Amino acid sequence: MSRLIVISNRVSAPKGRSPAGAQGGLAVALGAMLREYRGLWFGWSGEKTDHFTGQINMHREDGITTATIDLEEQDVDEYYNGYANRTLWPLFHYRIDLAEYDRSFGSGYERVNHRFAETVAPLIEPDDIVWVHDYHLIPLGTQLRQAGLKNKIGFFLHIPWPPRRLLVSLPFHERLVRSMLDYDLIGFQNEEWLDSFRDYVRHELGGTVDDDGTIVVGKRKVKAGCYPIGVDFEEFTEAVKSDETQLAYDRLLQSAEDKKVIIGVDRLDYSKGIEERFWGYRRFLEEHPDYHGQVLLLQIAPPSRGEVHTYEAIRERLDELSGRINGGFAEVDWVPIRYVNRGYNRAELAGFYRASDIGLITPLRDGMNLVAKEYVAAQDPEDPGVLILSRFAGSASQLGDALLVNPYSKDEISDAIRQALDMPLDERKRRWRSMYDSVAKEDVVWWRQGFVEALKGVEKRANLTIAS
Ligand code: ADQ
Repeated sequence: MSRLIVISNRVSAPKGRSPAGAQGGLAVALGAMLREYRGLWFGWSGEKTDHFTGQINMHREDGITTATIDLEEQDVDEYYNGYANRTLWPLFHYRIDLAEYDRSFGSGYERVNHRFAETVAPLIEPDDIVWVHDYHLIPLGTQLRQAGLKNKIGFFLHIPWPPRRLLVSLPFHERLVRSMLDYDLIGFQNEEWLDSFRDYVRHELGGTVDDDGTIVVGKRKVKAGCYPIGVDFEEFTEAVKSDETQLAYDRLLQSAEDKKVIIGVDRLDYSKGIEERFWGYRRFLEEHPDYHGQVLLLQIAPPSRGEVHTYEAIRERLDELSGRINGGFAEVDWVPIRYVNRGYNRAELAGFYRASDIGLITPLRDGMNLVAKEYVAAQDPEDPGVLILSRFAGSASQLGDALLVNPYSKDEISDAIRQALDMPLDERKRRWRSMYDSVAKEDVVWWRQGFVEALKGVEKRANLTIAS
């Protein structure tokens, strides 16, 4: 049986199946599969070193081998904080106004991808299959081919793929996209991102798309498909039975007294639409004085990417806006927004989700958004809450029974909150049931098996031709 080699920017070793474990999403998503395939997970340790040596730190725990490398400060600035998070992340979330194009970012990105390839290539055996993750490592396929690998190599993009007319604002966009032709399979979260990718290939690369979804550019053929990521449903179902979840549930219910709880859970990121959500909630409070003292919005948003200026700026704006809304509406015994800047582990989050009457998940653009699926998975079947979801989240195509809103519209958010608060139990149950069935069926196991089976199914390359 082939081994599975997973390569991602960061590696966080999976720590067993403890529902209380606060571990990265990808760790949970891939843990079981890495065990099953005697796999190896390679990536950056998160640590810095004075001089890059390529020294690999191997670690084996709980059936999984991780191999990590340290990067230089300049690498982290240019590749991670720079090209990945100041250029690609905003551009791929349709924010060309925030995207920064700096020559040093591009060269740092190429350099680190090259360092990844040179370091991991000797660890890969001819029959291994290789799965590369996300926008930090788009050109890694080409780098691995240049290092001589003929293995089956797949790439999965966790974030949206932008429309062609936005992508062409990226200097050297063609070079970046051409490098993807060295993969054997490219996976996207939903049809919209896949369509945008095909549109680019047709119009900018002069390629064609076969009926079976194969992309053909000159002599190169690559499969591209849609593989929506799901939640670890089994873990969530177990978590809702745990003491830790129950404690979190009780804590929120008791402190809310008899108020209706609206919950938002996000990394603090401008793409998540938290600012627009606060404005929408403010509109609701303006329009519905009868609900004052009857509702509260719990927004959990731990800061992320603190070294990037736009993240500091959004944090300051949210501090100010939440303060203004609370200042404008609060009473001695009621504060309309509880804004919490720390993270909680999944078991605690499950308790908070279950105790909340509404999940308000309104990203401006999101590859998938797993919080929306976790909210559905954690509900009480006899008294489920209502999900209000942005139509611009990848998950909206699977969760059509949520109240779908335009996250830029204060009015739509306000109306949806009102509709959710007034929704009869029958309708809540009906909407929740159909979403729950899809979250249960199309879970993380379904996602990773779908992708890996498709990758195993592609024809192995006999003769190596490098695309770019
Ligand atoms: P993220 O942008 O990080 O991921 P998301 O899918 O919402 O977004 O969350 C990933 C995980 O982080 C979830 O398991 C969630 O519980 C956890 N999380 C989020 N906010 C949290 C908080 N405030 N406290 C504690 N935990 C929190 C990227 C893409 C997404 C895509 C995922 C997976 O941007 O669109 O769904 O990858 O592919």
